[in-house]
Amino acid sequence: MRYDFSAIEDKWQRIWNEKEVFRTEEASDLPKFYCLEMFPYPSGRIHMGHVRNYTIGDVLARLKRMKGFKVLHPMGWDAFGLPAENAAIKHGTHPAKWTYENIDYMRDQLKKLGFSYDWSREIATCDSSYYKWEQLFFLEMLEKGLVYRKKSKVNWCEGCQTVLANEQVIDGECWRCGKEVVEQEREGWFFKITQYAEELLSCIDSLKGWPEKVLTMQKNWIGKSVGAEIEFPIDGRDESIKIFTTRPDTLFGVTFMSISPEHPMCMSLASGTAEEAKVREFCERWKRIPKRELQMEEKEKEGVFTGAYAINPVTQEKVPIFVANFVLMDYGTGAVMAVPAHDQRDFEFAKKYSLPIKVVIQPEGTELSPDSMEEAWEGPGVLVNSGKFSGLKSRDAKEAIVKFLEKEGIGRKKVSFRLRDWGISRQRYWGTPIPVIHCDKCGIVPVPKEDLPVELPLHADLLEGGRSPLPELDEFVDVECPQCGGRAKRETDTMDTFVESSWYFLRYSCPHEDSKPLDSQSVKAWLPVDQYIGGVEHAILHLLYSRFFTKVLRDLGYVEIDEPFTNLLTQGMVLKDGAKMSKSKGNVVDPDAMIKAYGADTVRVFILFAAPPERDLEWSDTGIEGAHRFLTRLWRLVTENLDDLKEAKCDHELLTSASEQDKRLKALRQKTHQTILKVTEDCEKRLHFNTAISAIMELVNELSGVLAEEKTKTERDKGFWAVIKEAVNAVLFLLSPMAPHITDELAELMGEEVPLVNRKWPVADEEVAKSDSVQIAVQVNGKLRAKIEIMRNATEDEVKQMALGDERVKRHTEGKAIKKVIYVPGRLINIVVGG
Ligand code: ANZ
Ligand code: ZN
Repeated sequence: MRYDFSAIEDKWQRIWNEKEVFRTEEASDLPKFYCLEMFPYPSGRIHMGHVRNYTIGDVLARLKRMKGFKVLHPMGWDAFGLPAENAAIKHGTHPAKWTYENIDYMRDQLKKLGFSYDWSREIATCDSSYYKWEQLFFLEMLEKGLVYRKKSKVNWCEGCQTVLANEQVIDGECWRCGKEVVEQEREGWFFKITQYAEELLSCIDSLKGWPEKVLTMQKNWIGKSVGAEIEFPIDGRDESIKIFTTRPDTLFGVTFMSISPEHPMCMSLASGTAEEAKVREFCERWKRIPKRELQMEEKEKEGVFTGAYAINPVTQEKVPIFVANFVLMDYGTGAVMAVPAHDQRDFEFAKKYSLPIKVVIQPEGTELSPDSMEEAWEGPGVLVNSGKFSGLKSRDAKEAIVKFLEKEGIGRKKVSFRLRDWGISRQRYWGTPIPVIHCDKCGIVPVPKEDLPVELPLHADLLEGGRSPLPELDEFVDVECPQCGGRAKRETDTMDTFVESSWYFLRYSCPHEDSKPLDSQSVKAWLPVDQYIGGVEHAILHLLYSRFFTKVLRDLGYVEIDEPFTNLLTQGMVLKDGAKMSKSKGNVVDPDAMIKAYGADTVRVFILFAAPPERDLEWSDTGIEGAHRFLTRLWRLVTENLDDLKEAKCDHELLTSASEQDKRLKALRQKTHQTILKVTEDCEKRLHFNTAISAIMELVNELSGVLAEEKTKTERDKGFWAVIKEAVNAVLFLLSPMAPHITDELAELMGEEVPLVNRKWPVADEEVAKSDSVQIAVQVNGKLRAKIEIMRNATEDEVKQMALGDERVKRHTEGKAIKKVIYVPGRLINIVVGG
């Protein structure tokens, strides 16, 4: 019988589909397992990164079903976004058409891979049945003050007439049309994610099943700093400048101040001084530099004196105020008290402009002096030159000084976050319309909830250059004000597509609910996601936004959970020739072609076998051939012995007596049960499918070895075939999550009940798995000298003889008197010698 993988795969995909094998079991009271992979953008075709992501999830979903869980394993489409618009313009089609065609094509591709999705729960975020609820959330957030509108600086491309994300600005130019990108003030909508900053941070400690590096990235992104706000009066004026510092302990070491070129006081400070023109010139020039460049640490520090002075509120010293290019307006207060002795940026600035340096923190062990310092001392120490605070440790001084400032009313404890509110406005067509109306009389008026959805008009013609057609579409824009009935205009911005992906995992629990966004029973039954799997490129934005949305929806009463994803696996990239597979590099391996040439099972096994999931995986032609050879070998092994296998019974007595009579059979049984233990552990606990597969391969090797031995028909008795069948069954069951088609086919041929995904995962007999021999350590006078294999049931005397007879041990005992031998059964033996 030939391994006709394409016929086999077609057949099983059809059967699973007809029998609705993967339909989510809602009602049963089995424990639940929600397995989710990040849904794809319907770009046109599945790529190997998808295949890897979804194969990992599929193995886990299938395994959990076999382990007795009811499993939710859904799939859908992150279907709004810019590429659809660009492709539509390029090919003269409509984004909706392009998107839905891609979805149809890619769904087929996924089906060809045999993934165990419950397709009845499929979601496409560009369906109004989905985004309608997003619009409702927007309105409810608006009511709660979690959405607001403000002017902010954006990257504006004249060519494309839209705001660009930072990632779309390349060297100051538009990634698409190449025109210069300018900073522009624009009104837009924001989600108040900062209101949840503290909780988003503190809950990180509860995310025990997330990779450490993702947690660190999120922590840094949220960027909490505990410090103080301090007012510095301006010399000769009735005004003061407020600064934020994390080092109030260095207050006595301030020798100048730096404010951002965007600080509203720049010009008023300079006005009337000799520096006015220079300051104006500096601030103007600064405005033209793209922001991203400024945030780079290595950027040369630069500034100008404003002509004005501030007064240190504790020393009454007069210090010059500078405008400096490294002070950001949107962090803290946009103004900094500069302490060059203890802050590296201030140090460099002071050196460049010959400003004084004053040491106020002495580290233990060395004596800092301003003249000999080559860099700032940013570490802890004891306060010096700090009035009544001198002598305190810096840590204690922080508190003492803040207390003092609070008492004097010139400063207070303050927490700052780096996290900014989430700007969700896009001047794009292919997105969720923001459901508000602008009325000259009433201002911003929410669309009444009963009028939702605000449907995206599908008949709009796309405009050259990607400009949104919505503002010019009168039947969309011109509306009656819901409040006063007068003429009003509909909002034409659409939402960032990250909004859709921030709650799709909740909707999967009740995708057909059409009276409300979420059914609380379903959400309760399935959430949180037990295992989420996706690319590490989403470590910050998508995963942070999803956490934020979960908390918002909790506070709106839709869900009861605090966090959406209990366990997170970030899978590595798929590389070819050492580089990430990408169209631009021309190193793409097309999954379709691979499935055609080798079958889906081979592709799945290769991808799982080539690397542990969190590591990068190097595509290799020999690797995929190896995986194919393995499956072909398994195919032959079973089909060539089919009659005997079918007939054999894995009767307990038979198995035991057969392995008692034949050493080789005993070893095979042991291997079988060891493999069950190992594969279960590797797959379920560690998700290390590569080592699981190699254990299965070893078992197949062992099996082939036993079958290759020449034996007479009578030697191959019932007992023999029982042991063989036990091993073959283990292979099929253990391999079925990874290679579901071939294993169902072979199991069916053997007369097993199929599909295997509906069968119980094998349980190892630990007694059988136990090895007869153990390794123990041999010490001489407490020092490890050798490790020896002994039979588990060896007597103390036998062990002693073996240990003393070992060459490596003899070297240390020869010619010496053996005083004592201490034996810890199964662990170690210590030989005490003297003389
Ligand atoms: C005085 C000082 C002395 C500082 C010292 C540091 C060391 P993190 O930890 O990132 O929160 N800073 C405050 N606002 C700033 C802004 N808008 N742009 C640039 N820098 C700003 O950093 C807080 C520290 O960064 C603050 O503490 C302030 O410098 C500076 F020995 O104040 B420090
Ligand atoms: Zn009105």
